Amino acid sequence: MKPVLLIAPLALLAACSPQPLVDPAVTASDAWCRPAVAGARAVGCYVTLQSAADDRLVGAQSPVGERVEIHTMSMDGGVMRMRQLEDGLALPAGETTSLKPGADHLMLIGPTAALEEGGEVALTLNFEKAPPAVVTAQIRSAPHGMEP
Ligand SMILES: [Cu+2]
Repeated sequence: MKPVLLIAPLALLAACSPQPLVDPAVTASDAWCRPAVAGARAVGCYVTLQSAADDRLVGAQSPVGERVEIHTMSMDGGVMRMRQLEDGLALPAGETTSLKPGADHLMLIGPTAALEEGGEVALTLNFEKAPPAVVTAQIRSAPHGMEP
């Protein structure tokens, strides 16, 4: 009888829960930020995200910036422009989403100090479902031809 008793409560739990069986969790890797001189208005930061479940990157913070915005780049009359993604960025389950130069990126607004190559920037990423991810971004220059 024991196996039956064990299975019944689990089955009930699954039937009552609208949640998917995958725990919302986002893995963040390869985080980096561009260098910035003291008094720079903004600097780009990049990270690779992979989510187990459908989720959204909805915000970010850093102790060395006034605020962090989520931006995207798009062509507008032959000119590359960036704009803020007010609703964040979709992270489809199982897919790798790369925030990179020339594409979606994080914009650290108002760096509070110079960001020197070789240093590090702490970033906290907030998601709709998954718990926040704290990452350490390396400060390094972008490869040539990948501005901004
Ligand atoms: Cu930007």
